[in-house]
Amino acid sequence: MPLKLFLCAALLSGAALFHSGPVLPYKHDNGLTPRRRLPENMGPGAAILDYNGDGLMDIAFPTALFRNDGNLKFTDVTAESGINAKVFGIGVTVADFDNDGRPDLLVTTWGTPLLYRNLGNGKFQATSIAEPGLWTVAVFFDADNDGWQDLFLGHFASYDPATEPDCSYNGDHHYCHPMSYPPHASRLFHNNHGRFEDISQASGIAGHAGKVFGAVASDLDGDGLLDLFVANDSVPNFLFHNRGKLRFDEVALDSGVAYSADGNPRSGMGVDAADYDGDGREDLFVANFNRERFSIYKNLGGLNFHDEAGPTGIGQATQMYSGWGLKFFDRDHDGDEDLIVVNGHPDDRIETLSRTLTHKEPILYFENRQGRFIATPIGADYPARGLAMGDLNNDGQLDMVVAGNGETPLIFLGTPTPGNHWLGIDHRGLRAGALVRWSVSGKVRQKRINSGGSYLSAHDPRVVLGLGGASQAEWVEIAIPNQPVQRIANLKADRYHALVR
Ligand SMILES: [Ca+2]
Ligand SMILES: [Ca+2]
Ligand SMILES: [Ca+2]
Ligand SMILES: [Ca+2]
Repeated sequence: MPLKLFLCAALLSGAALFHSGPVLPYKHDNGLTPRRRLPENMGPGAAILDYNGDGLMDIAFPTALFRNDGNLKFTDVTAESGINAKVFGIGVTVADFDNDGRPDLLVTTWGTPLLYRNLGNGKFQATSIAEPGLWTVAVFFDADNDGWQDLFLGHFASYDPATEPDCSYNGDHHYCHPMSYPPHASRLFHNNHGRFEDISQASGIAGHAGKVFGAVASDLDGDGLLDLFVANDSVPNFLFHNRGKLRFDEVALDSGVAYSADGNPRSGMGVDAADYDGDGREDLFVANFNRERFSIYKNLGGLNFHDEAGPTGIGQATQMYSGWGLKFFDRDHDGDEDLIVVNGHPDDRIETLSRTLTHKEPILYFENRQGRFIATPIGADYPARGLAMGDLNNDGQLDMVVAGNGETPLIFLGTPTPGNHWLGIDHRGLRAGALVRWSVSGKVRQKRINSGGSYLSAHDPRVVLGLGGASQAEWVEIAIPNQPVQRIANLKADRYHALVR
């Protein structure tokens, strides 16, 4: 009885944090077969972007695009946009790779990854960017600070359906554990004024075969160069330290982010980077498989990290779940980074093998209370994969698009926190590597902009800053590599400010 009461209270408060939003006329096709092939349970990702520049955030999946027509009404524009609905899509990410001011798309597939150039008339033009494979995450980031966004293209294991191993139990096929497949190298492309040149070998990226699911670009040692943290499934994670001149050293083992505390590789899926404890250094988060606990790596400086899953409460709350999309964001606008993680067991037949695990799992919201995270479930259990956060109705409360494997996506709308104010920044320079500082009632906070993170997904490019009870920020500073710092004074709360240099 006490347990039941506790769960009811938790679900009620979850409902107050987010409301159910509109339902899109779209269902993910995972290509499900009785054989249960490896690529079927991976996708899809989701992206929030304003592809037509009307100030309303649109929603993309690897094989579909929905235009936001205002008032939370969305129209399926897949066919007219040129997005290919026929490919075996896995992930979708966003970047203006040609610097024409229009956000472009990159779709990863079981097949050929597709770069979609945004032509500005509602249409996209597709080109293939690598040979066919099992491509998962793509992260755009400016590795050499030349103003053009380079591209990390992550590959999962080597996979050939003709040699798919048979993982049958009690007469049923199940998805095989990723340990059944050999690792495969990923790619790095240098963006030379809008043309991508393969620098996988010279950069050092190709020398490390993995099974890549999540990746985030962030300046982890504060030297002005973006590093790349990559989560692998069933093999050690990678931390590619940017040494300059487009060369990377893999330092995950020395940095403490390769293995679990007892020295085992985990099943890394979704990731994010953020400064959750406000010490000025970017920390890392990795969602893992059930019974592995998720990792929250506190950045100790000097590229040394320590997993704080125990003291933060993250370990206990995630013990029984398999996590995918995730994002740090300041939900309640009090100035600290809260967290959302979406979950789901990868085996849709797990309930025939386990009495304790379920295919559908809860979405977990974590409230940051001085570095401890308090979990609240959101909505009903769901087989989640991708997560894109953004503001679909421009009210300053971040909304979420959750993409489920073989499912219709879920949309949740953020609700205001009484008494707290926010300030939105819309600025083309808010790319990975930028640093935003803001002063409220004499207290200065800061937030580094990262690229990638979550799982196979991309978030709203705008930044929403929490002001607490204040009705304006005394100033906001935007620092972009190789450019003078821009400071804007007296910005009013509860609205977006379109800033230009
Ligand atoms: Ca739009
Ligand atoms: Ca563009
Ligand atoms: Ca907060
Ligand atoms: Ca909103």
